[in-house]
Amino acid sequence: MSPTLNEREAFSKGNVAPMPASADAPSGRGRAILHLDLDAFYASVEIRDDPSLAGKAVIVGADPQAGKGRGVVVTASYEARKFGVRSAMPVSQAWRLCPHATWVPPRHERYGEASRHVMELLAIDGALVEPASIDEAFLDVTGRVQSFDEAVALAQALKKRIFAAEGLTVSVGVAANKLVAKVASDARKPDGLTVVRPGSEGAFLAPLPVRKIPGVGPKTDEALAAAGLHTCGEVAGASLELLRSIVGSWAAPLKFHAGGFDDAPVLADWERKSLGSETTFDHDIDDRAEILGAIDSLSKDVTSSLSGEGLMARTVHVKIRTENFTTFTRARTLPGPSADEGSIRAVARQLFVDNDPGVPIRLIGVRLTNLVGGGQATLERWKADILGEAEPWQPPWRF
Ligand code: TTP
Ligand code: MG
Repeated sequence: MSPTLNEREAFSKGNVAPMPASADAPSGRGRAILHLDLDAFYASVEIRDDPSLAGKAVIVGADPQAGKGRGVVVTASYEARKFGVRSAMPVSQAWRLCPHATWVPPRHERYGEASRHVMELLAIDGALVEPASIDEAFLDVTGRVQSFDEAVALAQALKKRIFAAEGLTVSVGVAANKLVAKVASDARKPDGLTVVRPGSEGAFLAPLPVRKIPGVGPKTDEALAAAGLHTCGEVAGASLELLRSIVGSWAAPLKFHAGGFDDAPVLADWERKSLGSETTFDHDIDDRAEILGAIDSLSKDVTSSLSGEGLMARTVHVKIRTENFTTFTRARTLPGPSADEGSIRAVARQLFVDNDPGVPIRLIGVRLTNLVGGGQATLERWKADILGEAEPWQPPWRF
Protein backbone atom coordinates (compact mmCIF):
# COMPACT_ATOMS: atom_id res chain seq x y z
CA MET A 1 0.00 0.00 0.00
CA SER A 2 1.39 3.36 -0.89
CA PRO A 3 1.70 5.81 1.97
CA THR A 4 -0.85 8.56 2.26
CA LEU A 5 0.91 11.87 2.50
CA ASN A 6 -0.95 13.95 5.00
CA GLU A 7 1.70 16.56 5.35
CA ARG A 8 3.93 18.01 2.72
CA GLU A 9 5.82 20.88 4.12
CA ALA A 10 8.37 22.93 2.32
CA PHE A 11 11.18 23.63 4.74
CA SER A 12 13.18 26.17 2.93
CA LYS A 13 15.47 28.07 5.25
CA GLY A 14 17.04 31.42 4.73
CA ASN A 15 15.57 34.61 3.46
CA VAL A 16 12.12 34.75 2.11
CA ALA A 17 12.01 37.09 -0.84
CA PRO A 18 10.89 34.84 -3.68
CA MET A 19 13.47 33.80 -6.19
CA PRO A 20 12.25 34.47 -9.69
CA ALA A 21 11.38 31.41 -11.72
CA SER A 22 13.58 30.59 -14.64
CA ALA A 23 12.58 27.57 -16.68
CA ASP A 24 15.77 27.40 -18.68
CA ALA A 25 18.54 26.72 -16.21
CA PRO A 26 21.52 26.87 -18.50
CA SER A 27 24.14 24.21 -18.42
CA GLY A 28 27.10 23.38 -20.59
CA ARG A 29 28.05 27.00 -21.12
CA GLY A 30 29.77 29.73 -19.15
CA ARG A 31 28.31 32.35 -16.92
CA ALA A 32 27.24 35.91 -17.70
CA ILE A 33 28.07 38.27 -14.84
CA LEU A 34 27.43 42.01 -14.59
CA HIS A 35 29.17 44.31 -12.12
CA LEU A 36 27.56 47.71 -11.68
CA ASP A 37 29.12 50.64 -9.83
CA LEU A 38 27.39 54.02 -9.57
CA ASP A 39 29.47 56.97 -10.71
CA ALA A 40 30.70 59.46 -8.08
CA PHE A 41 27.78 58.17 -6.08
CA TYR A 42 27.26 60.65 -3.22
CA ALA A 43 28.18 63.62 -5.43
CA SER A 44 25.79 62.41 -8.15
CA VAL A 45 22.93 62.22 -5.65
CA GLU A 46 23.69 65.80 -4.56
CA ILE A 47 23.75 67.00 -8.17
CA ARG A 48 20.52 65.16 -8.97
CA ASP A 49 18.81 66.79 -5.99
CA ASP A 50 20.14 70.25 -6.84
CA PRO A 51 20.37 70.63 -10.63
CA SER A 52 22.15 73.99 -10.22
CA LEU A 53 25.24 71.88 -9.38
CA ALA A 54 25.19 70.05 -12.74
CA GLY A 55 28.49 70.29 -14.62
CA LYS A 56 30.26 71.80 -11.59
CA ALA A 57 33.11 70.59 -9.44
CA VAL A 58 31.27 69.21 -6.40
CA ILE A 59 33.01 67.86 -3.34
CA VAL A 60 31.13 65.93 -0.67
CA GLY A 61 32.98 66.07 2.62
CA ALA A 62 33.66 67.76 5.90
CA ASP A 63 33.48 71.55 6.10
CA PRO A 64 36.73 72.77 4.47
CA GLN A 65 36.81 75.87 6.75
CA ALA A 66 38.52 77.94 4.09
CA GLY A 67 41.30 75.39 3.75
CA LYS A 68 41.83 74.94 7.49
CA GLY A 69 39.36 72.05 7.96
CA ARG A 70 40.71 68.77 9.31
CA GLY A 71 38.28 66.29 7.76
CA VAL A 72 38.53 64.30 4.53
CA VAL A 73 36.83 64.27 1.14
CA VAL A 74 34.15 61.60 0.94
CA THR A 75 33.81 61.77 -2.83
CA ALA A 76 33.97 64.28 -5.64
CA SER A 77 32.24 64.80 -8.98
CA TYR A 78 34.27 63.95 -12.09
CA GLU A 79 34.71 67.69 -12.75
CA ALA A 80 36.47 68.02 -9.37
CA ARG A 81 38.51 64.87 -10.03
CA LYS A 82 40.06 66.60 -13.06
CA PHE A 83 41.88 68.76 -10.52
CA GLY A 84 43.17 65.73 -8.63
CA VAL A 85 40.55 65.64 -5.89
CA ARG A 86 39.99 62.09 -4.57
CA SER A 87 38.08 60.22 -1.86
CA ALA A 88 39.86 60.16 1.53
CA MET A 89 42.04 63.18 0.67
CA PRO A 90 42.39 65.82 3.46
CA VAL A 91 39.95 68.65 2.77
CA SER A 92 42.77 71.19 3.12
CA GLN A 93 44.53 69.60 0.14
CA ALA A 94 41.31 69.42 -1.93
CA TRP A 95 40.69 73.09 -1.15
CA ARG A 96 44.08 73.99 -2.64
CA LEU A 97 43.67 71.75 -5.69
CA CYS A 98 40.17 72.94 -6.58
CA PRO A 99 39.46 76.34 -5.00
CA HIS A 100 36.30 76.95 -7.03
CA ALA A 101 34.55 73.70 -5.97
CA THR A 102 31.13 73.64 -4.37
CA TRP A 103 31.30 71.85 -1.01
CA VAL A 104 28.40 69.78 0.24
CA PRO A 105 28.14 68.03 3.62
CA PRO A 106 27.20 64.33 3.35
CA ARG A 107 23.55 63.26 3.75
CA HIS A 108 23.90 59.56 4.43
CA GLU A 109 20.19 58.81 4.72
CA ARG A 110 19.62 60.13 1.24
CA TYR A 111 22.40 57.92 -0.18
CA GLY A 112 21.03 54.86 1.60
CA GLU A 113 17.62 55.53 0.08
CA ALA A 114 19.03 55.91 -3.44
CA SER A 115 21.08 52.75 -2.98
CA ARG A 116 18.00 50.75 -1.94
CA HIS A 117 16.05 52.03 -4.94
CA VAL A 118 18.81 51.05 -7.35
CA MET A 119 19.18 47.58 -5.77
CA GLU A 120 15.43 47.10 -6.19
CA LEU A 121 15.74 47.88 -9.89
CA LEU A 122 18.36 45.13 -10.18
CA ALA A 123 16.06 42.46 -8.75
CA ILE A 124 15.02 41.17 -12.15
CA ASP A 125 13.55 37.79 -12.96
CA GLY A 126 16.06 35.01 -13.33
CA ALA A 127 19.05 36.98 -12.00
CA LEU A 128 20.99 36.54 -8.78
CA VAL A 129 21.92 39.90 -7.21
CA GLU A 130 24.75 40.36 -4.73
CA PRO A 131 24.98 43.91 -3.38
CA ALA A 132 28.71 44.41 -2.82
CA SER A 133 28.72 47.90 -1.27
CA ILE A 134 26.41 50.89 -1.03
CA ASP A 135 26.84 51.63 -4.73
CA GLU A 136 27.85 48.38 -6.39
CA ALA A 137 26.37 44.99 -7.10
CA PHE A 138 27.09 41.80 -8.98
CA LEU A 139 24.38 40.15 -11.07
CA ASP A 140 24.56 36.61 -12.35
CA VAL A 141 22.19 36.68 -15.32
CA THR A 142 23.16 33.25 -16.69
CA GLY A 143 19.75 31.84 -15.83
CA ARG A 144 18.00 34.65 -17.62
CA VAL A 145 19.74 35.01 -20.97
CA GLN A 146 20.30 32.71 -23.92
CA SER A 147 23.60 34.23 -25.01
CA PHE A 148 26.38 36.54 -23.86
CA ASP A 149 25.08 39.22 -26.27
CA GLU A 150 21.76 39.15 -24.48
CA ALA A 151 23.60 39.83 -21.22
CA VAL A 152 25.20 42.89 -22.84
CA ALA A 153 21.77 44.11 -24.01
CA LEU A 154 20.47 43.59 -20.48
CA ALA A 155 23.33 45.69 -19.09
CA GLN A 156 22.39 48.51 -21.48
CA ALA A 157 18.75 48.24 -20.49
CA LEU A 158 19.64 48.38 -16.78
CA LYS A 159 21.76 51.50 -17.28
CA LYS A 160 18.80 53.19 -18.96
CA ARG A 161 16.38 52.02 -16.32
CA ILE A 162 18.54 53.28 -13.45
CA PHE A 163 18.99 56.66 -15.11
CA ALA A 164 15.28 57.01 -15.89
CA ALA A 165 14.15 56.02 -12.40
CA GLU A 166 16.87 57.51 -10.21
CA GLY A 167 18.66 60.08 -12.37
CA LEU A 168 22.01 58.38 -11.69
CA THR A 169 24.61 57.00 -14.08
CA VAL A 170 26.28 53.68 -13.50
CA SER A 171 29.30 52.00 -15.05
CA VAL A 172 28.91 48.35 -15.89
CA GLY A 173 31.30 45.50 -16.65
CA VAL A 174 30.01 42.38 -18.40
CA ALA A 175 32.14 39.24 -18.29
CA ALA A 176 32.06 35.54 -17.58
CA ASN A 177 33.17 35.95 -13.97
CA LYS A 178 33.03 38.36 -11.04
CA LEU A 179 36.66 39.37 -10.99
CA VAL A 180 36.80 40.40 -14.65
CA ALA A 181 33.35 42.06 -14.50
CA LYS A 182 34.54 44.17 -11.55
CA VAL A 183 37.75 45.26 -13.22
CA ALA A 184 35.75 45.98 -16.42
CA SER A 185 33.18 48.22 -14.68
CA ASP A 186 36.05 50.43 -13.56
CA ALA A 187 37.70 50.60 -16.99
CA ARG A 188 35.52 53.35 -18.51
CA LYS A 189 33.97 55.62 -15.93
CA PRO A 190 31.65 57.49 -15.77
CA ASP A 191 28.62 56.05 -17.58
CA GLY A 192 30.72 53.23 -19.05
CA LEU A 193 29.86 49.83 -20.43
CA THR A 194 32.83 47.51 -20.82
CA VAL A 195 32.31 44.07 -22.28
CA VAL A 196 34.92 41.35 -21.94
CA ARG A 197 33.84 38.49 -24.14
CA PRO A 198 34.33 34.92 -22.91
CA GLY A 199 37.81 33.75 -23.81
CA SER A 200 39.36 37.23 -23.85
CA GLU A 201 39.66 37.65 -20.07
CA GLY A 202 43.42 37.05 -20.02
CA ALA A 203 44.06 39.48 -22.89
CA PHE A 204 41.89 42.13 -21.20
CA LEU A 205 43.76 41.92 -17.90
CA ALA A 206 47.26 41.37 -19.34
CA PRO A 207 48.32 45.04 -19.73
CA LEU A 208 46.70 46.20 -16.47
CA PRO A 209 48.70 46.74 -13.27
CA VAL A 210 48.48 43.77 -10.94
CA ARG A 211 46.98 46.11 -8.30
CA LYS A 212 43.73 45.80 -10.25
CA ILE A 213 43.34 42.27 -8.88
CA PRO A 214 41.22 42.54 -5.75
CA GLY A 215 43.31 41.46 -2.77
CA VAL A 216 46.62 42.72 -4.15
CA GLY A 217 47.52 45.50 -1.72
CA PRO A 218 50.53 47.84 -1.71
CA LYS A 219 52.83 45.31 0.01
CA THR A 220 52.12 42.45 -2.39
CA ASP A 221 52.33 44.89 -5.27
CA GLU A 222 55.76 46.03 -4.11
CA ALA A 223 57.02 42.47 -3.60
CA LEU A 224 55.82 41.45 -7.07
CA ALA A 225 57.36 44.56 -8.63
CA ALA A 226 60.70 43.74 -6.99
CA ALA A 227 60.62 40.46 -8.91
CA GLY A 228 59.86 42.33 -12.14
CA LEU A 229 56.16 41.49 -12.13
CA HIS A 230 54.11 44.64 -12.76
CA THR A 231 51.17 43.64 -14.93
CA CYS A 232 48.51 40.96 -14.67
CA GLY A 233 49.97 39.36 -17.80
CA GLU A 234 53.42 39.10 -16.20
CA VAL A 235 51.95 37.50 -13.07
CA ALA A 236 49.82 35.10 -15.13
CA GLY A 237 52.92 34.07 -17.08
CA ALA A 238 55.22 33.72 -14.06
CA SER A 239 56.15 30.28 -12.75
CA LEU A 240 54.34 28.97 -9.70
CA GLU A 241 57.73 28.50 -8.10
CA LEU A 242 58.56 32.18 -8.38
CA LEU A 243 55.10 33.23 -7.22
CA ARG A 244 55.30 30.88 -4.23
CA SER A 245 58.53 32.53 -3.16
CA ILE A 246 56.70 35.88 -3.10
CA VAL A 247 53.13 35.16 -1.98
CA GLY A 248 53.36 31.62 -0.57
CA SER A 249 50.21 29.54 -0.81
CA TRP A 250 48.41 32.33 -2.61
CA ALA A 251 50.54 31.62 -5.72
CA ALA A 252 48.08 29.38 -7.58
CA PRO A 253 44.94 31.48 -6.99
CA LEU A 254 46.86 34.67 -7.81
CA LYS A 255 48.17 33.25 -11.09
CA PHE A 256 44.68 31.99 -11.84
CA HIS A 257 43.08 35.39 -11.20
CA ALA A 258 45.77 37.34 -13.05
CA GLY A 259 44.98 35.16 -16.06
CA GLY A 260 41.33 36.21 -15.84
CA PHE A 261 39.94 33.08 -14.21
CA ASP A 262 37.63 33.26 -11.21
CA ASP A 263 35.07 30.83 -9.90
CA ALA A 264 33.51 32.86 -7.07
CA PRO A 265 29.74 32.51 -7.23
CA VAL A 266 27.41 35.49 -7.07
CA LEU A 267 25.91 35.15 -3.61
CA ALA A 268 22.47 36.67 -3.68
CA ASP A 269 21.30 38.25 -0.44
CA TRP A 270 17.90 36.79 -0.96
CA GLU A 271 19.12 33.60 -2.52
CA ARG A 272 17.53 30.61 -0.85
CA LYS A 273 19.98 28.93 1.43
CA SER A 274 18.16 25.65 0.99
CA LEU A 275 15.22 24.01 -0.68
CA GLY A 276 13.47 21.07 0.85
CA SER A 277 10.38 19.00 1.18
CA GLU A 278 9.31 16.46 3.78
CA THR A 279 6.54 13.99 4.32
CA THR A 280 4.95 12.71 7.53
CA PHE A 281 3.24 9.38 6.88
CA ASP A 282 -0.24 8.94 8.31
CA HIS A 283 1.01 5.72 9.90
CA ASP A 284 4.57 4.58 10.55
CA ILE A 285 6.04 2.76 7.55
CA ASP A 286 8.14 -0.37 7.86
CA ASP A 287 8.28 -1.27 4.16
CA ARG A 288 11.66 0.01 2.84
CA ALA A 289 10.40 0.07 -0.76
CA GLU A 290 7.64 2.46 0.26
CA ILE A 291 10.11 4.69 2.08
CA LEU A 292 12.37 4.76 -0.95
CA GLY A 293 9.33 5.57 -3.11
CA ALA A 294 8.64 8.58 -0.89
CA ILE A 295 12.28 9.65 -1.19
CA ASP A 296 11.96 9.45 -4.99
CA SER A 297 8.91 11.66 -4.96
CA LEU A 298 10.50 14.21 -2.59
CA SER A 299 13.64 14.28 -4.74
CA LYS A 300 11.50 15.00 -7.78
CA ASP A 301 9.74 17.89 -5.98
CA VAL A 302 12.89 19.60 -4.77
CA THR A 303 14.74 19.11 -8.05
CA SER A 304 11.95 20.68 -10.07
CA SER A 305 11.84 23.68 -7.68
CA LEU A 306 15.62 23.92 -8.00
CA SER A 307 15.73 23.98 -11.77
CA GLY A 308 12.64 26.20 -11.84
CA GLU A 309 14.76 28.79 -10.07
CA GLY A 310 17.77 28.36 -12.33
CA LEU A 311 19.86 26.90 -9.49
CA MET A 312 22.00 23.88 -8.81
CA ALA A 313 22.80 22.22 -5.48
CA ARG A 314 26.02 20.78 -4.12
CA THR A 315 24.74 19.06 -0.99
CA VAL A 316 21.87 16.62 -0.46
CA HIS A 317 20.41 16.02 3.03
CA VAL A 318 18.00 13.38 4.17
CA LYS A 319 15.96 13.78 7.36
CA ILE A 320 14.68 10.68 9.10
CA ARG A 321 12.23 10.52 12.02
CA THR A 322 11.52 7.13 13.53
CA GLU A 323 8.35 5.82 15.20
CA ASN A 324 9.59 6.98 18.62
CA PHE A 325 10.32 10.52 17.27
CA THR A 326 14.09 10.13 17.19
CA THR A 327 15.09 12.53 14.40
CA PHE A 328 18.38 12.86 12.57
CA THR A 329 19.72 14.15 9.28
CA ARG A 330 22.54 12.94 7.10
CA ALA A 331 24.16 14.81 4.22
CA ARG A 332 26.46 14.13 1.30
CA THR A 333 28.18 16.66 -0.94
CA LEU A 334 28.19 15.94 -4.66
CA PRO A 335 31.41 16.13 -6.72
CA GLY A 336 29.99 19.29 -8.32
CA PRO A 337 26.73 21.26 -8.33
CA SER A 338 23.82 19.46 -9.95
CA ALA A 339 20.18 19.96 -10.83
CA ASP A 340 19.89 16.43 -12.18
CA GLU A 341 16.97 14.58 -10.64
CA GLY A 342 18.53 11.14 -11.14
CA SER A 343 21.78 12.05 -9.36
CA ILE A 344 20.02 13.79 -6.49
CA ARG A 345 17.57 10.92 -6.08
CA ALA A 346 20.37 8.36 -6.08
CA VAL A 347 22.29 10.23 -3.36
CA ALA A 348 19.14 10.70 -1.25
CA ARG A 349 18.29 6.97 -1.53
CA GLN A 350 21.84 5.97 -0.66
CA LEU A 351 21.85 8.28 2.37
CA PHE A 352 18.77 6.52 3.66
CA VAL A 353 20.10 3.02 2.95
CA ASP A 354 23.44 3.81 4.64
CA ASN A 355 21.77 5.28 7.71
CA ASP A 356 18.62 3.17 7.94
CA PRO A 357 17.82 2.73 11.67
CA GLY A 358 15.91 -0.45 10.84
CA VAL A 359 12.69 0.55 12.61
CA PRO A 360 9.38 1.94 11.29
CA ILE A 361 9.68 5.47 9.92
CA ARG A 362 7.37 8.35 10.72
CA LEU A 363 8.79 11.17 8.60
CA ILE A 364 11.23 11.48 5.74
CA GLY A 365 12.63 14.66 4.18
CA VAL A 366 15.00 15.65 1.38
CA ARG A 367 16.78 18.98 1.41
CA LEU A 368 19.30 20.64 -0.91
CA THR A 369 21.86 23.19 0.25
CA ASN A 370 24.92 24.98 -1.13
CA LEU A 371 22.79 26.36 -3.93
CA VAL A 372 24.55 28.10 -6.79
CA GLY A 373 23.53 29.76 -10.06
CA GLY A 374 23.27 27.44 -13.06
CA GLY A 375 26.53 28.37 -14.78
CA GLN A 376 28.65 27.28 -11.83
CA ALA A 377 28.63 23.61 -12.78
CA THR A 378 30.36 24.21 -16.08
CA LEU A 379 32.96 26.16 -14.24
CA GLU A 380 33.66 23.37 -11.76
CA ARG A 381 34.32 20.93 -14.60
CA TRP A 382 36.46 23.44 -16.40
CA LYS A 383 38.47 24.18 -13.27
CA ALA A 384 39.23 20.48 -12.86
CA ASP A 385 40.33 20.30 -16.52
CA ILE A 386 42.58 23.33 -16.29
CA LEU A 387 44.26 22.46 -13.04
CA GLY A 388 44.27 18.70 -13.55
CA GLU A 389 46.07 16.67 -10.96
CA ALA A 390 49.26 18.68 -11.10
CA GLU A 391 48.16 21.67 -9.09
CA PRO A 392 46.04 20.96 -6.02
CA TRP A 393 43.20 23.43 -5.90
CA GLN A 394 43.25 25.96 -3.07
CA PRO A 395 40.02 27.10 -1.47
CA PRO A 396 38.83 29.77 -3.89
CA TRP A 397 39.76 33.22 -2.80
CA ARG A 398 36.79 35.55 -2.75
CA PHE A 399 36.43 39.28 -2.96
P1 TTP B 1 33.09 54.43 -4.86
O1 TTP B 1 32.22 53.64 -5.79
O2 TTP B 1 34.45 53.92 -4.54
O3 TTP B 1 33.30 55.89 -5.42
P2 TTP B 1 32.30 56.81 -6.23
O4 TTP B 1 31.00 56.13 -6.51
O5 TTP B 1 32.18 58.11 -5.50
O6 TTP B 1 33.09 57.08 -7.56
P3 TTP B 1 33.32 56.10 -8.80
O7 TTP B 1 32.68 56.80 -9.95
O8 TTP B 1 34.80 55.99 -8.93
O9 TTP B 1 32.65 54.80 -8.49
O10 TTP B 1 32.34 54.65 -3.50
C1 TTP B 1 30.92 54.84 -3.40
C2 TTP B 1 30.59 55.85 -2.34
O11 TTP B 1 31.13 55.43 -1.10
C3 TTP B 1 31.17 57.22 -2.61
O12 TTP B 1 30.33 58.02 -3.43
C4 TTP B 1 31.33 57.76 -1.23
C5 TTP B 1 31.58 56.57 -0.35
N1 TTP B 1 33.01 56.48 -0.03
C6 TTP B 1 33.44 56.90 1.22
O13 TTP B 1 32.62 57.32 2.05
N2 TTP B 1 34.79 56.86 1.50
C7 TTP B 1 35.71 56.41 0.60
O14 TTP B 1 36.92 56.39 0.89
C8 TTP B 1 35.25 55.96 -0.68
C9 TTP B 1 36.24 55.46 -1.69
C10 TTP B 1 33.90 56.01 -0.94
MG1 MG C 1 30.96 54.20 -7.36
